[in-house]
Amino acid sequence: MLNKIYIIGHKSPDLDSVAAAISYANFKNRRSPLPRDCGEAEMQSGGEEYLPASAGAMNKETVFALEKFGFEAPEILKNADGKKVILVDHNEFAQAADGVENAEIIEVLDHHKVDFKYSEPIVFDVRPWGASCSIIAEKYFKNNLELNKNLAGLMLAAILVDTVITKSPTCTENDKIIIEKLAGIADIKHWQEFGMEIFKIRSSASELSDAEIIKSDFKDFNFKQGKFGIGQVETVDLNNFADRKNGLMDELNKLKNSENYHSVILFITDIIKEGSEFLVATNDQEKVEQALGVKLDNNKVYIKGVISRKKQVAPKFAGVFDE
Ligand SMILES: [Mn+2]
Repeated sequence: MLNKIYIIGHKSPDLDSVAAAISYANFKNRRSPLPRDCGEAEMQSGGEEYLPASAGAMNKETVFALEKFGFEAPEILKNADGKKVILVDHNEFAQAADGVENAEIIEVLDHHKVDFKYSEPIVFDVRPWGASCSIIAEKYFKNNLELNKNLAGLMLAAILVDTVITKSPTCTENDKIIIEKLAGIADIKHWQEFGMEIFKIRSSASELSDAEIIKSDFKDFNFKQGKFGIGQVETVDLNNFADRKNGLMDELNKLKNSENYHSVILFITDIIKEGSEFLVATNDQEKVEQALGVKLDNNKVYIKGVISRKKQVAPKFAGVFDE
């Protein structure tokens, strides 16, 4: 009997969490071959089969990248209850698939702040790098495991999104080296242009509803003073969103009230200008202004130089609301 182990990213899956599940499952299966590739003894003792999974539907650039590089969308695991899982690209239960409290967690591989508690010692690999796929790529290189062109392309796409084509303050020297290496293997010479191509798909919001825009890259944070939801959307031109802000504000308020959030924030990042427009639905405007360090004008404000939720936005809110 094969032991099924699901490798799964966070809710509202982004490209990095999906590509990490696929590439890490490939890595783990090749590092610990299935029993059919082994001798009699292993046959009887069973073996592990690592399966990529996702905690929700794919977003647009994920669909694009999977298609471009010839991968199927991973199975959506609606409930992790009773399953063996490896968490990739997240470690906070607030962001994990439903039922994770009752899952057997085998391992965590991530690049976000640590908010994790578990009753067993497990492999826990969290590095302050720009993407989960960078950590996984490094494992391939270190183990001299061959990476094929398509998997390298998929991982490259994920790293380019997570690091905003290396512009994000979360992007490290390691990520830059890995981007160059993966681009070489994937035979994508102009990776900056490839990155822009993905961001154009990611930010082509015209056919999405306001709720879909907010939820396309959205994370919950359980702070001491309440539940926060922070969504991010990138664009190559903020003007694309000019006539949608009122609709988005209404939707943020609706979401805040219906799901009992303290605050729901959407920030629209202009990756060319390298700044973000914040739209805020909150029970405490004054404290949000304190967190952001600026005054809101009609629940909105543009902040130059802020493009990373992980490094620049979530910590500001945690500093005020998780006290
Ligand atoms: Mn990531």
